Amino acid sequence: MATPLEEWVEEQARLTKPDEVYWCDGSEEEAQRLVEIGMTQERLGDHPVFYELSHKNFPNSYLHRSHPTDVARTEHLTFVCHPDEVTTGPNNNWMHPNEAVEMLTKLTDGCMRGRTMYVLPYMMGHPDNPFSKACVQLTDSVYVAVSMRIMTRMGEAALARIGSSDNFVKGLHSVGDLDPNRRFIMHFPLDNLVWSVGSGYGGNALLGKKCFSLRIASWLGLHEGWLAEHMLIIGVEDPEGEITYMAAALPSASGKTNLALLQSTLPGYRVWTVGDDIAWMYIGDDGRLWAVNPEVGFFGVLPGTSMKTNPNMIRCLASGEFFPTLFTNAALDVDTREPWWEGKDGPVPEHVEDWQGKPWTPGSEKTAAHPNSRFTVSIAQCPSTSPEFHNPKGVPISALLFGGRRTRLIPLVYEAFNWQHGVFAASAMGTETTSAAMHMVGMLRRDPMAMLPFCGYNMGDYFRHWLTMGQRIPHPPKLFFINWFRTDDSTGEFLWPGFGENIRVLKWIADRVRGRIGARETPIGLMPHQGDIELSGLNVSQEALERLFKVHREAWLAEAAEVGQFYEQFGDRLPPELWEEHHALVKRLEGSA
Ligand code: OXD
Ligand code: MN
Repeated sequence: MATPLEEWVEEQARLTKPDEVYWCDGSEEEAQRLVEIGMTQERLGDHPVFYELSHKNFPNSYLHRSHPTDVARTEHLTFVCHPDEVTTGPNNNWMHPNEAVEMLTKLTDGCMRGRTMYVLPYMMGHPDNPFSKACVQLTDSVYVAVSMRIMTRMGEAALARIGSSDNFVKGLHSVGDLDPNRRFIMHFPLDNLVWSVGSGYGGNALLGKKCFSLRIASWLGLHEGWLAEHMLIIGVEDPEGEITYMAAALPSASGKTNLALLQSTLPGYRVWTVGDDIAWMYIGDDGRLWAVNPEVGFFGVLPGTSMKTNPNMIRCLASGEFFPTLFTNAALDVDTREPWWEGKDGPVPEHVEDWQGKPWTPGSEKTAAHPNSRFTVSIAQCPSTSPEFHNPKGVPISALLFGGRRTRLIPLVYEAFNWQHGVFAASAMGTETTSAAMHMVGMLRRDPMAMLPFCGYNMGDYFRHWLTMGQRIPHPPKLFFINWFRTDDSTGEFLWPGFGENIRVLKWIADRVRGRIGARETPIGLMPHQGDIELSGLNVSQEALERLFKVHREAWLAEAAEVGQFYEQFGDRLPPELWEEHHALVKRLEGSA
């Protein structure tokens, strides 16, 4: 008798009509075969799916050039399909599930003709963690199949977990004809299903990542009492060998992977990487909040990655221990056949092809690598990966950090008075947009907990869930706010050097949670006493430091007014506690004249 999994695969094959159905086992030998197929047989328009790169400095690396219109997540084509629109919330696009299924069925009918359907069984999370989920994605893209092997635990463990049950997360993916007018990334939280057509881009097509591990998982977390968050996870080791684990929410393009792999400039300190993008957090038997990274790879932004900004990632990309490493939409140094990108160490090569394979020179109008070009690489080969990454339980979290790109207002670091105040401040988080293509440059986008594009249900209910979790965690972490991006009003230059120097801020946070130092009270939260941020060997003037911590009363009142407007859209789904915190902040600011 066929198992529910076999039946489901058959049903999807009847709909999509592939020439062949191939079950992946996740082995290295198989990945080599798939890459070979991508270089020789499978094509994307007029070019192969993979190009071999030189293995001299980047062993086992391959270049993928995407369709030119398929280079980023497409939030306007991303939907949550729950029968109730209000449950979905103003933060999501909504379509009724019946309507969505009807539309997608038409779009998917026969879409894999002439192609192979790859069946990818994979785990999100360590197989021995009870919160882990067994998933199966079907795809007609060899690029997606190979990428999923890097990003997830693919193969036997997932099949063993599923067995003859119907308890697995389903993902149906087809690149379709890559037409943006027929591109939809649809989530069905009641069916544990993601259905994605028309895109091969990571965030739209690697369905274990944003689609499942954040949008669907956040919904599961709401009902099962845990948190699925857009957070990196690190351990900060001090000279005594004590490790303080932290998780940090940062919106896309605000230095998250750099912070996750930070190389300390302070002697005796070291940062261990547990994850760079997603944290699943649950209450442990000891009453603390524990975090696991459900992924096993990095899918990070390439431009700007260098020995200065992220030396551990450069070493990771050069390792070649795990097969393969992918570079998507990087430029190509034609003479050496190495990937190239803006911000890479060393001189600009003499002969460059841009991300679309066209000749490029430094005088060209556009960048050589696409601004959202990416690497896909195994976490196993990263020199800063924590030994605890392999611990099924994950790591106990002492501090939750929230940050964004704010050239003004937000200080270098401050601590919330308590959990409720921290949830309020995290719900009010914003970040300045950097890409003219999607938003106006320098515009502030509110992005609560960096989850705006990823929360799979009404954010008002999400804030309530956060407040409830705070009451349920017997030993909750402390909440902190960080901002590396504050600038000098007159010169526009950054006031803080950032990158490896951010360890100095992490040290203050670790010292706070370990009760080693005090803090001073301000209207917005608790801030370091003068001298408590370790500045030895750093060229930051006293004046710059003062400006990094300055609380401008009028500007904060204006911010509070904007947050109030942002809150309005959630109506009575917004927990009254957050309005209380909002009023309390305004009162403290008004009283601080
Ligand atoms: C990502 C994102 O790719 O947040 O991680 O967009
Ligand atoms: Mn992300």
